Amino acid sequence: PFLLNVLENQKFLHGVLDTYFIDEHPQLFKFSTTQNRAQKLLNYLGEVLVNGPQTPLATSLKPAEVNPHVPQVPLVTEPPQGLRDIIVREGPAAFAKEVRSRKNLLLMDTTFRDAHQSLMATRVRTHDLLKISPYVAHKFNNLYSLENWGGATFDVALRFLHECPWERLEEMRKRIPNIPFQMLLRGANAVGYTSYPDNVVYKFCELAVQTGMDIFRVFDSLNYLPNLILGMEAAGKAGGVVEAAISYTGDVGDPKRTKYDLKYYTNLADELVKAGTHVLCIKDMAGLLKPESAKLLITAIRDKHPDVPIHVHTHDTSGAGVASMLSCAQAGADVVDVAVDSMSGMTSQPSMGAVVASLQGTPLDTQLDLADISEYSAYWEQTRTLYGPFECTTTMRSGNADVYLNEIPGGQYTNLQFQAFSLGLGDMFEDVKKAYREANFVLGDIIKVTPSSKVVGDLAQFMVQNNLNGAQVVEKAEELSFPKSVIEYLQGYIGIPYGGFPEPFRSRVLKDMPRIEGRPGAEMAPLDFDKLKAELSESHVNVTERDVVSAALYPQVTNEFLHYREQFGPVDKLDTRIFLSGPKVGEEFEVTLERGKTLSMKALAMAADLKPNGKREVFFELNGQLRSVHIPDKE
Ligand code: 3PY
Ligand code: ZN
Repeated sequence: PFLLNVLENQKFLHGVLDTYFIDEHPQLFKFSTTQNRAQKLLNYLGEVLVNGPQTPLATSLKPAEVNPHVPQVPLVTEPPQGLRDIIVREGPAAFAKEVRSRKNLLLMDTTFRDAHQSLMATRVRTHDLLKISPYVAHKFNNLYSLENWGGATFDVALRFLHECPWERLEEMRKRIPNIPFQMLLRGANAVGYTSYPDNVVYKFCELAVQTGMDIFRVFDSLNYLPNLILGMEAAGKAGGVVEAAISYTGDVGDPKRTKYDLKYYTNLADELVKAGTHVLCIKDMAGLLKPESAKLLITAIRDKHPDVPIHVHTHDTSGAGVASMLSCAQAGADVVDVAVDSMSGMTSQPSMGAVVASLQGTPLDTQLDLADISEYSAYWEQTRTLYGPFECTTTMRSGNADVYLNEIPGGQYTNLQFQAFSLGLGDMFEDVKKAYREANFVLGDIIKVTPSSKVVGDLAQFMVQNNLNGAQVVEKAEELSFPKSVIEYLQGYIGIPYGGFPEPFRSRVLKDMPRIEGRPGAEMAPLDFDKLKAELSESHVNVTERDVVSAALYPQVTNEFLHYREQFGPVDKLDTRIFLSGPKVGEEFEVTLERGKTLSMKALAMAADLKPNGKREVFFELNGQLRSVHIPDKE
């Protein structure tokens, strides 16, 4: 394959060149792309072998040496029809009508997104998602949707997995044509942690629909209506199904928690229905919705909006998730969220198998098959062990009903716990949880979900580090140097909390700092996409529209991702264990670059001596031929 390479051309090698040489022999500069990609992957593997894991591993647990069994489906037959066919054929409104008309309970499966975001630091790779995708298409065609994109997956894919989130979406779509895909859109924050110019959110949604997305769950971290509506409009204009979400906090069944009462939620539901949402979501990101409160809430919304489908999201942090979802279904919810059994429970979603089994033979019967669920679960049970280095279960052993006190969202709960334990401060987690509760009240008893949850978490950690309680924080606010996220929240950078900002705390912290009075994005100039593309093209070749939109959201991360891909090639094609910790010496393995293009690789040896230039030579066999790479040893 390298025969056409300029380095092997006699005329070139002997220096008999005229100025037209390059123009006349363009083919000499075309390396075979397969060879090129293979060489880059060898560089990557050499890097891992010489310098260790290229994505920081969070714990000392190693990826297991398993090759997960993939249950097979007949690839020649098309998967059976699913609800996506209605979206494609008749559009979002017809889809919503169909969902509402179903008598049985529908499920969204979060295994591809929130489950691993909450249990394994969002690290599940495209490779493992794609392997099980045909099975999902064939056996789970009755799902309302598969949640497989958005939230933290976008950032983590680019930043830690060195893979393109758009390509992930596109490839899943090829394998799953029938089930609606669902993503989590943080309203005006898109899939980031901050406000963006409006045209960035619009462009992002447009490209998401073009790449295969169907349903947009749109939320705002303060339930701030202007931010929510911006996200809804962007998703709707792109042609997506709009699923506006009310983020849930407090307890509607507790007469003492008066700030977020039934009236608050039904009013917000009215606004979202008025704004044209196709589906209404209750997003219980911390898992605070107890079964009896669920009944109150769903009944109240159902009574006011008999024609709008209701979809409920929760986390099983306390252990009451299954009971709550059953209660929602009985009170009139159309759809609830579950994760496959082996990826469920604790800070993830409640178990699919448990919900399905509980409703069998009742009018709400989901019609899903427990044997299929069991095979699907077995795949993830094995696959999960590949991600040992990111397992929350290294430190977390059970659910914990103290979430009703601290109200920490599922994903953040695991993070905070993990941080405390990895510092060797198990006690600190108890302190942080207590401080989190107090910090919430200092900030005005706010809705807590990305990014407002980070504000509360940062303040809580600040309080623990400085040994301050809530009253002291308010008292000494003028003298303290608060975390940046806290200051920006008080300035209005993420929107306006229900009931307004806490006073006198806000004035004491901000003094004469500037404040944003309305929707933060409304004050931002539109992003110039052409200019951004030109800038990216200065340091990268073949910059695509996808790269430009990624860079609009995550400039630095995208720039690094593009460099990484240019240097190391399609690392997303490697098996997860090999990607994370490299092959063992002598181990043979295969890498499928695309259908019909499989490389056979073997790591042979690593030179004991360093070269004078500080590089170490690593030897491989690639499709039976000896190859070596020279890797700068960073030791
Ligand atoms: C996210 O924003 O990523 C969430 O999962 C919020 O619940
Ligand atoms: Zn969630």
